[in-house]
Amino acid sequence: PVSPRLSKYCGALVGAVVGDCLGAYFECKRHVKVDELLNHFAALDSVRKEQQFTDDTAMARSVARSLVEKKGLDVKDMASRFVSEFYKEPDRGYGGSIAAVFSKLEKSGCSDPFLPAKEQFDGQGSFGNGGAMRISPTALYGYNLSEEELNKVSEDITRITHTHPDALRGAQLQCSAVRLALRETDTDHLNTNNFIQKLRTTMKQLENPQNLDNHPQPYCDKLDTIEEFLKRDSVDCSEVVECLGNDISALGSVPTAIYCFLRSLKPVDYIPKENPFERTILYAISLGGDTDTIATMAGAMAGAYYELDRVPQHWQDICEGVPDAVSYAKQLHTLCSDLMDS
Ligand code: R7I
Ligand code: MG
Ligand code: MG
Ligand code: MG
Repeated sequence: PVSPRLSKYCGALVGAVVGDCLGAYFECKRHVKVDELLNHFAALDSVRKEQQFTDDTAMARSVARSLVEKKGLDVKDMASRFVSEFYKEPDRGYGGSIAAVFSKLEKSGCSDPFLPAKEQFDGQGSFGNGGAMRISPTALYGYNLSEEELNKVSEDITRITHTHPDALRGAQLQCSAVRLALRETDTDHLNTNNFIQKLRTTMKQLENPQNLDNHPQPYCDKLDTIEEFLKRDSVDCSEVVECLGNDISALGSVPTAIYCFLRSLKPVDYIPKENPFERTILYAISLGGDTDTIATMAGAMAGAYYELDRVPQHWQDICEGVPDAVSYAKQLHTLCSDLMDS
């Protein structure tokens, strides 16, 4: 095992928070005009008002807190934190159907923490991105776990609210991508083919473990699309949205977030930003749709890769919950070191 870097841990959680807070303004605008986006961000420079986080961060905070306080995954504890956060602040912009899960968990005292989620959508479970949007702290906790162990933890955290395979695989993909970004030490050069290949190996194992012909493997297919897009000089936003998605489904947003991170390693002509972390957030928002969630997921990867220093200080000052994110990152870093020593 190798020692993770604290600045990368802080970057991941702070990156996720600022993506959520700054993406929230544009959530559900189907098209984001570039002028409007650039003007909005220019005006933010003189804004002092706090930019509030949404459900994405509210739930990620519970994931981080529970992992820290229980020194690992305690599903009932995490479920009851989700529930009490929801009832304390129900107006954080939660998904349209998830209140039913929280209500059943509350009434049953979380006696079977996986049951209410299984009953969603006539028993098929939600395919929303609510599992993936909150999973990033798990990558910090699981920095040195085996791939199988990490995938199991991600799956169990997601199953508290989402049981559809797309939601489970999406959270596992997001968690794996954040962990890969944390493990990258050269912030001047990332081998994107290598990055995608590692994710493909992980997802292949999850989607098609027996390597059957014609077996559906929707996330592997999306990774192929990402790889193809990255080879091209430019890809229109409309094509990115059409092929990768920008909606509240896990399959229609997690691969998009990965593409946003990888695409923004290089300049984007219509986003005049030198700082690649900033570019990642603006590029993610420019795609429209579920902007808080795509920006929070891409922000976690970019923050993990570029480290905390690249997250603009002003963004850190105006986004709600940044000091807490730093504190959780430090605690997860300590926990991870303690687990290594034991
Ligand atoms: O997945 P979830 O937590 O929502 C997260 C999104 C993020 O964008 C947040 O920022 C917040 O805005 O919400 O919440 P769910 O209610 O489980 O899923 C979200 C929506 O996806 C549902 O309200 C449905 O519209 C849709 N959906 C489905 N529709 C049909 N069949 C999810 N699963 C299904 C399904 O199986
Ligand atoms: Mg949200
Ligand atoms: Mg959202
Ligand atoms: Mg510094």
